[in-house]
Amino acid sequence: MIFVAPEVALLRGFGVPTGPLEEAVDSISRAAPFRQLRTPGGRPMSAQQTNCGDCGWYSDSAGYRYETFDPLTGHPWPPMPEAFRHLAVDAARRAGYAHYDPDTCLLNRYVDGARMGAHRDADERDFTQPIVSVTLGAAATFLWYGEARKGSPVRIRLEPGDVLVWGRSARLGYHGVQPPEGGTRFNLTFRRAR
Ligand SMILES: O=C(O)CCC(=O)C(=O)O
Ligand SMILES: [Mn+2]
Repeated sequence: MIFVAPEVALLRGFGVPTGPLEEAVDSISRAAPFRQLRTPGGRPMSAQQTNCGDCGWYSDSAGYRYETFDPLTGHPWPPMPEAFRHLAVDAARRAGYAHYDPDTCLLNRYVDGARMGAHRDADERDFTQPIVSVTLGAAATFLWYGEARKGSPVRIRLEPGDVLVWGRSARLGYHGVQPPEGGTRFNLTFRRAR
């Protein structure tokens, strides 16, 4: 494990082999399809998203929030696969968080130049627990800005199976990601939301 910025841990290859994780993404997206959400201002996001766990991150004209039921299907989000939970809890432990208990995993799918601009994950009730972020599929460059959205970010090239963990003083840090380097990239973002 190395720290790429204060309280931002990179665990290279921690999710390898990625096959079982990718199969789980497939099965989640059959029950809760990837879809393009809109920002509260009405702009479509470039990544496609779905969720698993007790609640799921959602956005539309009503704002950013967590939903217990998938608004697209009316059903609860698919349960978090044991392999997901295990990976996230293990990665957090390695990074110094002994009691991580994520209740949701946001799945992002990036195709055709999709990216995510600088933002911070701030829709959760509990900022004492870290974010665990896993790359699957194609590689991409992750951008860590830290406390402010401006300036030149730390650039981290993430390959499939790489895991980032950020928390404590970095929990509300600004970050973004560039488009995948050819092909489709998936990202799993684990959080304690409620
Ligand atoms: O895809 C990534 O690496 C980042 C995703 C992210 O920051 C988010 O979903 O909030
Ligand atoms: Mn984020």
